Amino acid sequence: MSEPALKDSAKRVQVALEGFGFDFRVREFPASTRSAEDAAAAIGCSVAQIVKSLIFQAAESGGPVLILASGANRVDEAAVGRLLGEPIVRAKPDFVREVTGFAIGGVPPVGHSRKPTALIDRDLMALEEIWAAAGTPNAVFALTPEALCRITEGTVADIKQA
Ligand code: 5CA
Repeated sequence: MSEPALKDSAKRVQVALEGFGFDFRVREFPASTRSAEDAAAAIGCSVAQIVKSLIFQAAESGGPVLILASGANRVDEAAVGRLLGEPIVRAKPDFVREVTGFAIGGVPPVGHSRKPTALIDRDLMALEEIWAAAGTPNAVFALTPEALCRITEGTVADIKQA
């Protein structure tokens, strides 16, 4: 039996992934994958394997900053500010939608309306398989840390709170 068609937002992520030449497949779950904890429970993986795609805003230049953090970690915003050379502030929901084209809870690492500066939590690099949001609060896809680096053009950094 064929699977039901993806919602439009999830389809956009699938198309973006294919544009990079990957055959990662977006999966929609009946249960919520809105938070890292929800996603881990629905998938049956560890919270650490969930990639949180978090949007911040550079306080001076105003540009979008995408932080790809392990679901097990909290972002050290001051450390990120030092890395980027200017402070960052957590984005408001309207800014998230404007720069990514997606609503909080489903923000994927790729396929954004505006290309953000991207930083990748070093802890993700030690894992074999990780899962990221795919446009909706029920859609995710599995990938490798190396693929995450390639599709986001992100810099691997120490961004977690001690
Ligand atoms: N689909 C899941 C697992 S991949 C997901 O998107 N998780 S997430 O962690 O990447 O996205 C939820 C995040 O959105 C929260 O951790 C939080 O940082 C952010 N968020 C939630 N509410 C708000 C809000 N009101 N304003 C700004 N950011 C928010």
